[in-house]
Amino acid sequence: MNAYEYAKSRYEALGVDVERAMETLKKAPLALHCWQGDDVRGFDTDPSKPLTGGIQTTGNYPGRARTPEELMADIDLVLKLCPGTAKMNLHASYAIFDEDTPWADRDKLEPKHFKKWVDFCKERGLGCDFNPTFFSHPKCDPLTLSSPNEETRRFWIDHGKACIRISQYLAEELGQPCIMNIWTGDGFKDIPADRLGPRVRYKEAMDEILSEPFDFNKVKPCVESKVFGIGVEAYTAGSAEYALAYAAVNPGKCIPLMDNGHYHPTEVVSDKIPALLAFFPELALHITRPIRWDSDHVVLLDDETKEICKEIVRCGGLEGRVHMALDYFDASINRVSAWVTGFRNVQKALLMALLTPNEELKKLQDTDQFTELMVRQEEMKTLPFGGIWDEYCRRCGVPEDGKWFPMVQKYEQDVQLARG
Ligand code: RNT
Ligand code: ZN
Repeated sequence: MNAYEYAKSRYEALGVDVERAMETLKKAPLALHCWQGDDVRGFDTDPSKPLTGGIQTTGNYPGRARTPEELMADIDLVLKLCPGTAKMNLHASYAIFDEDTPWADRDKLEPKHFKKWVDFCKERGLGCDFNPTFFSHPKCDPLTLSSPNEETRRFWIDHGKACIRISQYLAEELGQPCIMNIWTGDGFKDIPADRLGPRVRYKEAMDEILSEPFDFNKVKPCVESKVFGIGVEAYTAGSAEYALAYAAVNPGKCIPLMDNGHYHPTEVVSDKIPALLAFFPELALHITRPIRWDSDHVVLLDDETKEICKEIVRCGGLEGRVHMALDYFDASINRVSAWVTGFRNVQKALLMALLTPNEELKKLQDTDQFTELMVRQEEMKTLPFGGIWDEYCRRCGVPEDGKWFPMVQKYEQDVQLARG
């Protein structure tokens, strides 16, 4: 009996269909964020300017992608090293300009500025999600959609509408829905005098953006909340209650998006997933790892990642109800490794969840057999998961653990360090 057969027999003894678990996971799209490759700089503004909007990358590890070509080359390596189904996730700031399609400001962006990304996705059979970029731009005053300045607000509303049109284009070209996430870092460093005004303006701006015609089967606008950002510690217009309420009163138009780096430290998104699924047909996630003030460390195979994936699986999230995306950026380590580590860890956590006899465990809960429930859940933790994971990687045609990192090291030597 090889390692896979042995592992399989252990799970089968618990009534788990191992083959089906792998097949289900293989088909579940997980969005790969383009912004891990270049420290969220994008191609439409001066790369020497700092990030704004309450987010920050730290570290200056060599090898950052500086051009669309470099970023695409790095993503290609990531795709070769990750099992499962990826889709791209782009920010508007990653528009590609050249002689035929010269630079356009964010309120004037058009589908043609993303044609090269569409070609990239088509060649690799990927769908694509999209994000308007309401940060790191001279028109952040520093507020955007919640600004009291009519001209500023108009600019950002027009940007949002342009992004709806681009999202529709991406969905139609690639034949997969495009999750379009609205996040602004609008907020204040210190105690505001008016907490309502910015939120009302934000709401009205969102209403205008979503008045742009789109097909909800193709474009899924989301609103992402945040508790605080760097430099905006006292107040965030797009708070949890704001974002949830907005999505709740706009069914068929807007979906709530939870980023697990955006809550108070003892709150957990794993518990919020079923809470929202009791009311919302769909929700979206940014999967990340918060540490103290930072919401964007590389995703590890830690307890909360596993718990989030359990909830996704057992609440039917993989049947189209939960849209999964990665969101982190670490500039202090090799960026390809950062991407691959996080992507593989979410795949591992999902596979673990799919290898759990969820129906059996639910039955124990519903029949008050809590002692057995605890024992069974604890025993799951030492099952030979690695044997199934290795087999899953082999079936997906990607390297097993232990074999991909040397490939990144070689790429770093040959390609990334040559970038100067
Ligand atoms: C920031 C939000 C947001 C961004 C990306 C780049 O705190 O999480 O989702 O990380 O849009
Ligand atoms: Zn996020």
